[in-house]
Amino acid sequence: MVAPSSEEVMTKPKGKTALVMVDPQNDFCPGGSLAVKDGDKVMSLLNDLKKKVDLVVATRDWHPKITKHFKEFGGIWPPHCVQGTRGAEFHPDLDLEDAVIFSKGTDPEDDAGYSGFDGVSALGTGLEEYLRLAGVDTLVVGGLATDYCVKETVLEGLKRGFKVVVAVDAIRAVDLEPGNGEKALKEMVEAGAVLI
Ligand code: VGL
Ligand code: ZN
Repeated sequence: MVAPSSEEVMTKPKGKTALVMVDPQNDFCPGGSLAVKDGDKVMSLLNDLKKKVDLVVATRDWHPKITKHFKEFGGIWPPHCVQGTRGAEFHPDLDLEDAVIFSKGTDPEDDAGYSGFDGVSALGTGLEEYLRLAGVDTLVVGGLATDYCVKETVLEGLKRGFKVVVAVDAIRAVDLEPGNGEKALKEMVEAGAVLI
């Protein structure tokens, strides 16, 4: 790699930092259909993190009623985060002010959409496109769940060249098998994520 010239170093604007709040939705919290233990506890931490970043995005799992993501139609999950239901709403403790929302998991034919980078805004903008246009180069990631959507969002962010910081206190795991959350965290670190 060629070293940047001093002029480039002096004038290159420093990238912005975005908080990515992954799927902080009712169905992933106690009482929800795919409840994550203490999932609701991440909300106040996410609210605090908002104050430390330049911009905020939230992703949401946003499934149709019939999708290959759900057990009944060939997937592994109970129905959750079905579009328009209370379970799909963001948790009431979450402060969504100024957050741009990206919806994912909307394709009935596809058991995908674990990564927030599959998310699309109401205007049809993809998450990466939005972040790039906003001049973001660093992501702070928190939310639910550590071993699925948080992990995929972190790995995908690193792959796409963002610096990625995981807010470890602001994530919780599904832990279908005990230890999955820890394993996921290790994978994220090995891929280059930084923990705070
Ligand atoms: C998620 C399982 C199924 C998540 C979404 O948001 O982590 N997990 N769908
Ligand atoms: Zn889902």
